[in-house]
Amino acid sequence: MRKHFLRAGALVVSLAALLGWLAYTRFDFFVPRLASEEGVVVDRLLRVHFFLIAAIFALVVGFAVYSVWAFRRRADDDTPGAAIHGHGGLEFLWTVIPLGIVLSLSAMGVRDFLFLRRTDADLTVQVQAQQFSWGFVYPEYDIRSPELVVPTGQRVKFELTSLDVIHSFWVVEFRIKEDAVPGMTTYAYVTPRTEGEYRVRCAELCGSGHANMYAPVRVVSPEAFDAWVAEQQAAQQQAASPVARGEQIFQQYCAACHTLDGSPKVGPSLNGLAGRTTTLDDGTTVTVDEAYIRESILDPQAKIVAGYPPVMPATFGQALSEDDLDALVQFLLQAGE
Ligand code: HEC
Ligand SMILES: [Cu+2]
Repeated sequence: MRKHFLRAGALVVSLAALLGWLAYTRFDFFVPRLASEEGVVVDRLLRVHFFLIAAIFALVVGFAVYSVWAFRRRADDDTPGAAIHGHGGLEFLWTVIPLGIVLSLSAMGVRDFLFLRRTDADLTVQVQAQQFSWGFVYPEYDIRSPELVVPTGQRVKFELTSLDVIHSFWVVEFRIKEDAVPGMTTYAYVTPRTEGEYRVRCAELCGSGHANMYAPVRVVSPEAFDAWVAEQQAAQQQAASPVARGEQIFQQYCAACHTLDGSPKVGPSLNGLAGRTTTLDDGTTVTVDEAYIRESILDPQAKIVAGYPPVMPATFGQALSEDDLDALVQFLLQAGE
């Protein structure tokens, strides 16, 4: 008996040591790059879980493999084997040890959760999700951008909203994921610490373009961030002409589904729109004019272009102000003539 325990124990310990060593030295292989302070906490918790799981895996598999081999049926032995009924000590241990583990994990989880959800912040970014793109507004600087740019060392508060369905804001390198839910504002906090280029992904299946719902993320030095802000503010001032503003709005709200180079995406290309003849799904044709463009934006289901799914969101009437809508229509009227 003792002999068996020693041998199985040796197997368990070596297996656990091997997995633990892998987890310790090759942890970066198992997780994506880390780019935020909050992620340090998340990864620490993940590491603890990884070690525990390695140990439990080794315990179960080690004893199982050893028993299959050591207690295999012998050719000259037809006896059913010893019958063992319960073991108070063992049962006590396998109740108390897992209970201890689970309680400690929840304590660590609560501690880290409270740390991650602290509400102090140096910078606010409003994240607007919609099918199938992300828009970023910096209310403190009056900037709107299709790209998320954040400085290192500042705690950023993200205020998430959605124009249509539930989306989920996820930057793996930040180790933070939060749903954007229509009709309410949700929050996430991140302190970027590693400069680089990353990606916002949508982590909630939200429709036909979900897999393409990306936005670029750039983590830059505080100096580079200030320079970017100044640049954006200057560009926004120059873009006072309706057509230039219309193009910005197009990039933010429409470019996920429409191109301006003649190639179809989710919807038809919108260059050379004015004056062209569009065939609708009921076989009739329309000549595109300003009224048709407005209707297409405000009430996309009124006329469906033949050969395309009727998936254009009907939310632009709420998302865009009158001025924005006018600028957008001006831009589309002259796009790619
Ligand atoms: C989720 C994808 C999606 C988004 C975002 C989207 N559209 Fe569309 N759009 C479509 C699809 C699909 C069609 C074709 C089917 C239809 O007519 O509804 C279309 C059709 C159109 C048409 C008619 C085109 C033609 O050839 O007659 C116009 C104009 C248009 N969209 C403008 C816009 C503008 C402007 C925006 C941004 C404010 C926008 N769309 C955002 C998917 C989208
Ligand atoms: Cu989405």
